[in-house]
Formats: sequence, structure tokens, C-alpha cells
Amino acid sequence: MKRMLAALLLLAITGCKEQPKDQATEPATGTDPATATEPAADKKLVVGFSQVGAEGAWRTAETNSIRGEAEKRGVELKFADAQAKQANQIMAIRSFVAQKADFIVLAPVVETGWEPVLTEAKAAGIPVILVDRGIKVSDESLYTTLIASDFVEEGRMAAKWLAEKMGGKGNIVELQGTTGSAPAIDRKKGFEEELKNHPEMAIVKSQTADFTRAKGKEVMEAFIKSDRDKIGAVYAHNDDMALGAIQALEEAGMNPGKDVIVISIDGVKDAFEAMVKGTLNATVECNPLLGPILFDTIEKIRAGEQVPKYIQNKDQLFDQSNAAQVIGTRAY
Ligand code: GYE
Repeated sequence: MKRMLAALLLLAITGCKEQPKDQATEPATGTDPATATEPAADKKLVVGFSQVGAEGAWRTAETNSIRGEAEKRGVELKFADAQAKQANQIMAIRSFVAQKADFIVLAPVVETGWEPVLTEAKAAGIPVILVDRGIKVSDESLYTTLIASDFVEEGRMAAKWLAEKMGGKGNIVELQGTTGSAPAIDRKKGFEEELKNHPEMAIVKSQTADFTRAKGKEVMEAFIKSDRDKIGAVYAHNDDMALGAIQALEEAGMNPGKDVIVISIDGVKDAFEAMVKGTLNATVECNPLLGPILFDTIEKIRAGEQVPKYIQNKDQLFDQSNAAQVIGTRAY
């Protein structure tokens, strides 16, 4: 009796294992290593990409670059727009883990709070690549590499340029990026660091405008209301906020680019147009075209090569003296 039962049980188990013909080439989805099969050689590489959102021209350019490069290389890109919410990014990463993505690419909204979900990705053996923004984690092994600009240096570059333009004197209002994000924290830090060398320059007002043009305009309107006669310059953590601020200054009958100096970061097409028009004074370029370097890095990791923990994007400052010459060649 016992034997018969055992035989029946065995039959039931092997019966369950049998797969319909059309699924036979699919990799096993079970967690039992004994049932796992090697992915077919021609299986597409699957990359999950958790993107911040679509808050401005810079980010749209980055999304297009990564999407375009994936397509070019025949990579299956699972794209998730987090609409600026970390909770959505955590959900997206969990779903990439559940779907057994080969790689996870994360452009993190904020710096902190990533340990639990990245530990899950690590446990599943999925390498995580950070693009454009860094994170603060106690365990650096939770991500493979970060591909990004040095935001502290961008802030320093902006302050140096402004100090020269203003002759080391004047009041500045600052439009910060998203609170808690690496570019907002570091662009402020670098700028303030450099301002210490110019004791007659001061930030008189500083507030977040979330990296968007609409909020840039709104916050600038408030600054104009409270400090109209004090404002010598605007430092915006990205071009979109600067462009919103320019609109606010113009609507208030002020003269951006002349009476009020405006400097920002990113280097998007509209910023170049504003420089040519004379309303924006300068921008520190932060290249968003990360698709090629991202997939080159993924290929290296797949080939077993060691990649550096930080792959730095190089930045450059443009102002009204050279904007017209280069505007025709701008790719974003
Ligand atoms: O400067 C800004 C965007 O993370 C470097 O995020 C990126 C920044 C970029 O919203 O425009």
C-alpha cells in the first residue's frame, strides 16, 4: 500500500513538471534550482529601468537616450515611470525582481531609503546600476556602479562663474531641485562652498521648485514679491526652473539676463535659446545622453569585466559668449 502511494505521488509530481510544447524553450520560473534551465542563447537581455519621471527636458532626453540605445542593441527594456515617487520606484524594482530581469537600472528620486529593496535585488542576484543620481547606503555592494556627473563640482563651477560676473558682490536667490535628491543636495553644497571665497555674495532666499518650470515660475514670483529690489542673481539647480524664473521676472517687468543675472545647470536646447536671446546668462552642461555608456557598462559586466564604482560624466559651462556658436550642434 505504502509503495503504491509513493508511486502515485511520484507520477503526480513528474506529471506536474511536464510542460506544453510551446513553452518548452522558456526558462523555468520556479525557485527550485533543480527545475531551472539555462536561458536559451538567443534570449533577449531583459533590463528593468526605473525612471524618476518626466519633470523636464533633461529627463526626457535621458529617457529617450536609454530607450533608443536599448532598441538599437535588441535589449528588452522594461520601463517604469515613477512620477517622482520613491514608493513607485520600490514597487517597480520588486516587479523587475519578480520578472527575473537580468539587470536593474535605477535613476533614484532621492538619496536615502534604498537598503531594503536593493537587498532584495541583491539576494536575487540582479546587478543594479544607478544612472544620473547617487544614493546613500550603508552597504556599497547594494549597487554595482553609478554613472553620473559630479554635482558638487557643477555647483562650484556655477558659483565661480557668477562671482566673476558680479565682481564678487551681490544677492542671490536659489531655486533648489527636488528635496532629498542628490543633484539638489550637491549642487547647493558646491555652490555654497565656492561662495565662502566671496564674502560679499550671499544667498538671500532659497527654496525648492522641484526641478520643474511651473514651480520655478511660482517660487520666483514669491521671491519677487518679498525681495524684488534685493535680487541681483538667480541660481537654479536646473534649466527648467531657470526658464520658469525668467518668465516670472519678465512678467514683473524686470530684465533677466541684464539687471538680474540668471545661471543654471543642464544645458538643454531651450536654455541655449534663452542664452542666444539674452535672458539666461550661463548654464553648466550635465549630459543626459547616458544610453550608450549605460549599455557598454552592462556588456562589460556580462563579460565578467570589473567596472569602476563611479563612472563620471564630464561637464562643461556655456554662456552667452559661445551659445550661438554651438546651438546648432546641440543634441538635446
Ligand atoms: O539636472 C534635472 C533633473 O538627476 C541630473 O534631474 C539629474 C537632474 C537634472 O530633473 O533637470
